[in-house]
Amino acid sequence: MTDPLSALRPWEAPEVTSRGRLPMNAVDRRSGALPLDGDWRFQLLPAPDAPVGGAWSSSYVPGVWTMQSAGADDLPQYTNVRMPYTEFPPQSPAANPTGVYEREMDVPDDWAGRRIVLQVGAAESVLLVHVDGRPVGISKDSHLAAEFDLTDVVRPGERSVVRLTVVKWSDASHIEDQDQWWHGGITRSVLLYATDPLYLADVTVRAAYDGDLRVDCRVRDTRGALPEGWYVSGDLDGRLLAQDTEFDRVNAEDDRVSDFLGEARVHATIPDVRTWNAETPELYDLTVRLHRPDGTVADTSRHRVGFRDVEIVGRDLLVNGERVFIRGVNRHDFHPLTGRTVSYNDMRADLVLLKRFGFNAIRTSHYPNDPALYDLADELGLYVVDEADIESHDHAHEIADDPRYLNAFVDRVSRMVLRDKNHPSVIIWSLGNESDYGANHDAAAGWVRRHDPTRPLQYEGAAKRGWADPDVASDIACPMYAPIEDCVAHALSGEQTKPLIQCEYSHAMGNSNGTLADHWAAIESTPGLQGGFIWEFWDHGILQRVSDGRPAGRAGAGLYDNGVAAPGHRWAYGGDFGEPLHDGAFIADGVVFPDRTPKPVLYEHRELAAPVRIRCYRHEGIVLANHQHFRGLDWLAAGWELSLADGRVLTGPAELPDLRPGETAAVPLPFTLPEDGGEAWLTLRVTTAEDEAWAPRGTEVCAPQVRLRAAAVPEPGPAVPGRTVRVDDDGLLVHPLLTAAPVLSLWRAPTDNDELGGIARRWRTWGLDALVRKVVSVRREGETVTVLAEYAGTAGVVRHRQEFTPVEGGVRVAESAELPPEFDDVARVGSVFETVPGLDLLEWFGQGPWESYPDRSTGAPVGHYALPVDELFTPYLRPQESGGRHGVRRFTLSASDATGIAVELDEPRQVSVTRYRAEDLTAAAHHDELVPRQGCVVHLDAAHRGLGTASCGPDTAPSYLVPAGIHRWSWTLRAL
Ligand code: IPT
Repeated sequence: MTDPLSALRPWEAPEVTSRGRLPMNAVDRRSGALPLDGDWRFQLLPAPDAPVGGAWSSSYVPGVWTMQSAGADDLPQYTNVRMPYTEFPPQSPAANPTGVYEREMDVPDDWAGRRIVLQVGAAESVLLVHVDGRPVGISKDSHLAAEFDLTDVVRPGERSVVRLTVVKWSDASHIEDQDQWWHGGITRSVLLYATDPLYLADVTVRAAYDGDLRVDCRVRDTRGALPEGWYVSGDLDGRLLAQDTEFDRVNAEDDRVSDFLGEARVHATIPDVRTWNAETPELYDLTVRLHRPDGTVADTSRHRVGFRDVEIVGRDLLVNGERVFIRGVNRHDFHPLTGRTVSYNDMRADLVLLKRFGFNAIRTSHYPNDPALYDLADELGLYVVDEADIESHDHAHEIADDPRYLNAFVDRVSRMVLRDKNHPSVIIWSLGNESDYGANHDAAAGWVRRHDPTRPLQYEGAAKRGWADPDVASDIACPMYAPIEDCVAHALSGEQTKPLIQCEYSHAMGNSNGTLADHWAAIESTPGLQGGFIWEFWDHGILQRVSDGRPAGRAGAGLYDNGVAAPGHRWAYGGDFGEPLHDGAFIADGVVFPDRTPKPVLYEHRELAAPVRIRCYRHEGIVLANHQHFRGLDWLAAGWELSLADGRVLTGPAELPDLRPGETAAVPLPFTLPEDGGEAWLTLRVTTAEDEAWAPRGTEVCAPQVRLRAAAVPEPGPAVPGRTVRVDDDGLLVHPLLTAAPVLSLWRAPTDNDELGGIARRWRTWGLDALVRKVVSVRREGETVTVLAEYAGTAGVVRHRQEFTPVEGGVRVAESAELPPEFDDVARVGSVFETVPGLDLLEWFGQGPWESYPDRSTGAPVGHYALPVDELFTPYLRPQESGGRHGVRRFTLSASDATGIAVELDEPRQVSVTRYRAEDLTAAAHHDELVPRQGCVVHLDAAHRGLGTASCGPDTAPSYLVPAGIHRWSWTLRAL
């Protein structure tokens, strides 16, 4: 006999969004439930209509089979826009992996007489539920829970067999075409719970900034009409809420209100309410109780309540009346061992990290995230743009107006709103991502606007006729990857009608996020601009065993450290599982490595988001500003640090003035600046004064810096008479500590931005990756040797001149390079040389301590730093230029016996010291293929191109380009 659920062929029926599924609601049933997580019997069928009957293996729930050995040959596949198959919506491919999960469940005998519900946290992409062989229901919508009433299916005190059949490809896959790995399985917990037959069907909390609290309850009874005399009570932090009798009276008089759906309201006005915002996320505990007519409690629902308002006034988005900046990031539910399943602790760690690096907002790209994420955002203080699970990217235009998908659009948006409506952190609803714009969006928008008028709605695709389009689907102009100039021009145009908050900007692929500071300079100085969400939080590298190419899965726990996979493992990206169709390393575009190790860009972000800023004030002091929206400075402590060029670092405690948000104060320097010592920099190290929920006391929050005294122009020092510098027949410097003499370098291992932005292609066309050096002349004049050389590319020749002069303790190298007009945008102009092995410690005076580049250097204060050479390099998943330090004035490279070299630069320059030549990095596809060299590869750049974000979005600004023409630089090399 055919199974009635399969007979519907729901995997190719977009009209069927569910069957037998209970309505979504905001009542949390996790406590007191019977968890069904663990190992389930598992079979992977080749297609949903293939017979079950093979051998059972086992699979861990929650989990995707694509990451587990039970998944055998069905491994993760990464495509961005493209669907991984050619079938047109709503069709699916014939080869359609289908997982059958089965297990026993013992229904507690004290559940007799109760309503029993099965909850499947999330399954992708179609879920079919059977219990004891009986069909129960169907659900789609891969990132929201599905609930099924089993009261009439199971028997308390007895054992039942639950079977969850999960079909990987379906009509729904065409609207779940997000830029991420494709998986199949059950990604969130499964549980069974029981309620009284009289139960809370939903609770809606409205808690306003003025302390007004309204709690609306929907009540049902499985036995039919509600019993006469039921009622609801509530308390907030122990304070009893009042029944809204007026609400009851109106309902009683309204004969459209039936006896089958109970509605009740409790309310209160809280005096001196502690309001919620991302800086001070004050929460209250609300308990709602449903009472039987005799007063006993039938059902309870607990909520954490935050009092706050969100509104748009003119072109400003206001939280509690304040125009807040949105310092956001896009976040997927991702884990390198599970693929998609994330634990509470994982999510907490994500959010704690975001808070520590100055973020105040998350866009749940591109689907509702795990429910615990919202609890954590409420608690830790992050604004959330909650996004529905709709991305039809590859077939966007067809689907947006396809009435067969209408139901799915409304279903997905409404279910998200119903689940998440009580979270103060959720300040904006999003209709989804990259799905063109059609009537299906407007239908969903209409539903939200009626159901929840308390929050704005956004949808990037709605702006078909520009950002001021009065479409119904977006209250916010939320473009992606818009150039800064376009945003500013829009804000100044007089045409702007909506707040401009980019839903995605500053693409974090590889060594990236150039010009982030320029974005923020524009945002903070232009009314109408309010921020944006960096793309994205995670590098979605999956931990992979190199031996058999399979995901390491949960067995890989601990097999990574500091962003690097353990030997025998690597971070897999698109194509690494043998997928014929894939989009490569485009999946690795986050601000953290797959193990959540921060990338250097996070320090840049932290400084751009600094709550405390300083600037110089007429040499006598500094002006200090509070850049928060709601908080004073009393939660912060500070210490000052004065770095002098001569190597001295003076420190002391600093008193932070009592400033309200937006206020500034002039404060005298807490020390006397020494007359000598050269260039002088004041850094304010700002830390948490007490424990915060997201940071223990003493955690550094920001380190704003000002220069108190400029550097004197360096004196090269006189030539040492009678000495010469050794240069070989090829005009190459001979030096006992160098294994490769300094030569000209115009090439860097292309970053992802260089590659995908087409920049590296031009460099290769010009032959910059393989310049041929030819010495033209070697001349001696007095003590100085001058070497002229030519570096020939395919499109031009660069003339390079080096003058070597012996100075006290070493050699001064003065260089120039003349780039022909053809080479009008190169990676770098500078010198590269290599040292003998053993010089393993870099100490420098310049920007640091982390990696920085010309257009990403705001967060790297000038100071004296020391790091082992092996720790300088940033292991971006696809090897590329990395490890650079900006604004380096001088450095030493030394061995443990303190021998080594010292280099002094004529002015602050970009320097990198790594174990890799640019060509080593260029040739490798994964980090584990790199073989570190024994010595150091040292680059000193007269100019280094900015990083930009051209892998998806604007390139760097013109001021960060390295142009054609003459470049000059000089440096001194001494032995230690
Ligand atoms: C945009 C997507 O919304 C996002 O999911 C991701 O793919 C990002 O780009 C790039 O990594 S869409 C892109 C076509 C602009």
